[in-house]
Parts: sequence; C-alpha cells; structure tokens
Amino acid sequence: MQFIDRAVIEVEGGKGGDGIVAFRREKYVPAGGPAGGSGGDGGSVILEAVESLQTLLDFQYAHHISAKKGDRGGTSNRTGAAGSDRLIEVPCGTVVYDAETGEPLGDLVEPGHKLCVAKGGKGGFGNRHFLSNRNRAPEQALPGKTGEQRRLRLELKLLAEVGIIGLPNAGKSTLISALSSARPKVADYPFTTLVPNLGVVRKPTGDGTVFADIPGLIAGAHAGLGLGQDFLRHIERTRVLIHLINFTAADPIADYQTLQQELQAYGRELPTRAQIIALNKCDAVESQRQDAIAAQFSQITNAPIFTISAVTRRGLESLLQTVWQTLDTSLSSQVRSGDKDEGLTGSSSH
Ligand SMILES: Nc1nc2c(ncn2[C@@H]2O[C@H](COP(=O)(O)OP(=O)(O)OP(=O)(O)O)[C@@H](O)[C@H]2O)c(=O)[nH]1
Ligand SMILES: [Mg+2]
Repeated sequence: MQFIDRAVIEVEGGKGGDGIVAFRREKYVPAGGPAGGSGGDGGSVILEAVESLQTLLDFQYAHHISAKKGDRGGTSNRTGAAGSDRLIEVPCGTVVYDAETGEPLGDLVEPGHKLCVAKGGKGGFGNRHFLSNRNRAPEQALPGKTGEQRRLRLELKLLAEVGIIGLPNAGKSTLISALSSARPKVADYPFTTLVPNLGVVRKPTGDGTVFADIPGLIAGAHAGLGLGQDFLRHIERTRVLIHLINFTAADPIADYQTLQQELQAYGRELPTRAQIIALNKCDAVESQRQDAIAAQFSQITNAPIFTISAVTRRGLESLLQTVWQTLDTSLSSQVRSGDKDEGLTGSSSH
C-alpha cells in the first residue's frame, strides 16, 4: 500500500562574507600595502538520507531553512570564516524536485546519501586581492554573494505499516481520523469508504508511521466479492493489523470470524500477520456486555484485545502503545529472517 507524502520547503545558502579594505600599518613601514582579507564563503544547505526517519512529517512546520553566512574578511589579509553547512535529515527514498520548475534534483536512496540543494554564496574579495603593479593601493573590495535560494518539493513513497481492517461500519475511518490528520468520510452505513485512506500517526519517538484504513472487506472478499480483493493484496505489505470489531453488532465474535476466514482463504502471509483486536464503540455498549464479549474473545485468540471508542478516544493510547511494541518486535524478527534470506540469495547466485 503506497501513498505519496509531500512537503514543500524553502532553502537558502548562507551569504558570503564581505571583503574589506584595509592597509597594513606597521611601525617603521611608512606606507603599508593593502591587507583587507576576503569574506568567507556562506554555508550550503545539504540534504542527507537517514534510516531513522520514515515520513516527511517534520517538514510540515519547517518551511524555511537556511545555512550560516560567511564572516567578513579581516585585517592583515585574513579570510573570514566560512559559514557552516546546514544538514537536513530526510527519510531514505526521498525524491527532491525544484518546486518552481518541476526539475528533479536528486533521489536520496541509501542512508548517508547527500545532496546539496542550495549552495552558499562566495565570499567577496578584500582589497589585497586587487593588488597589482599598476595599483599598489587598491581601495576596492567586493561584497559577498548571496546564497542560492530555492523552493523544493520533497516526495516520498510511503508504505503503510499498520492496516486497520474490519467489516464495513466497524469504525475504521473514524479510528484513522482520531489517530492521524486523515479525514475520510464517516457515515452510518456500510461501504462508505471505497478506497484505502492513509494517515501518518506520530510515534512517541517522534517520527511517523503510516496507518491504512482498509475498506470493503466482507465475506467472500478473497474470491472477489465486494471491493476487498485488491485491498487484501495491499495489506500483504503491512506489518501489523488492527482488527476492528463493532461492539454494537449482533454477534461480534461471528464478525471477527468472518474476517479471519477471509484472511485464511486469501493465504500468503496474511493469516500469520501480527494482529491486535480492538473492540470499538464501547461508549455505546453497557459495561457488562463489554466484559462478556471481551472474555469470549480472549477464549478464541491469543492476540492482544483492547476495548476502545474511536469517538470518545477511550483506550486509544494503550492501543497505540501495543502497536508500537508489536512493530518493534516484528521489525527485529524481520531483521533476523532478512539475514537468513541474504544467506540464501548468496548461495544461489553464482
Ligand atoms: N458510538 C460510536 N460510534 C462510532 C464509533 N466509531 C465509529 N462510530 C460510528 O460508526 C459508523 C461507521 O463509522 P465509519 O468510521 O464510517 O466506519 P468504517 O469502518 O470506516 O465503515 P466503511 O467505510 O463503510 O467500511 C459512523 O456512524 C460512526 O460515527 C465509536 O467509537 N462509538
Ligand atoms: Mg470507512
């Protein structure tokens, strides 16, 4: 399941430092020569791909990013200090465009890849630079050049890591609205949502994780009924599923089983995908019935079970905590099986 995360930012290289006009004034030297140093170059803005970011969430608020300017030249022919570069971390896979012309500027794929997006301005020459046989005492110095300025469009293809599944009307779209800035239509009838919605949910560690609201799963979806078959294919790429159950339904257990059977029938890796069960709409169910249903669920599954309300937000914090933990666990087991895969590829590629 992919969608494009976008951000527009302005970047500006630092201005070069000005060159200065100065003359040597030393004891016993009647007419000192020119000694005005040149300005230092301005710093550049450089993007760098890092593994620790997965989304462009951080750029929603950082619109203008500039590097430091270079210092003025000094007396005694000293060049001003260069302005330091400004390094901006972006997720691996970020594609960078000039926002005005649409021209692609680069593709930051591997961690450590860097791209200079706004060069700092050159420092201006001090008068010492203009010393020549014809002009022994130049009075001329140049100002530093301004840094490059650009509007950039950053684009990143996102993979949804968490899929929210459940029968129509379970509250999937309501839940993704409560957790992220996605605003899909919510209504009290089935099949309100026709295509998956994605939303970025911020982790406690800061970066975002992509959640997908997967609509249209009904009995028979694996065989092409409803809208669901395509979407089942999409959730193959997620790492954790939140199975959302409508607490107010006549038979929540049967609803759960219907969807589980779809996952089984579809096969691939879906039946073994990590799952978390969220019993939704608890605000509309009296607590005795809540307890009874939750107890029934704990009889038939080992998955963690949460009682939530996407409307009042009850239980959402604990649900998210378990999502983060499950993602961490599935990541470390993926790394282990990734090692194994590498070994296999290695042995077969001769
Ligand atoms: N009382 C209550 N109602 C809820 C809750 N969550 C969702 N609803 C209501 O349930 C109905 C369906 O919600 P949606 O979020 O559209 O459900 P969905 O799973 O996205 O449905 P489809 O898009 O049709 O698959 C709406 O009327 C929601 O207001 C909840 O926690 N409590
Ligand atoms: Mg919906």
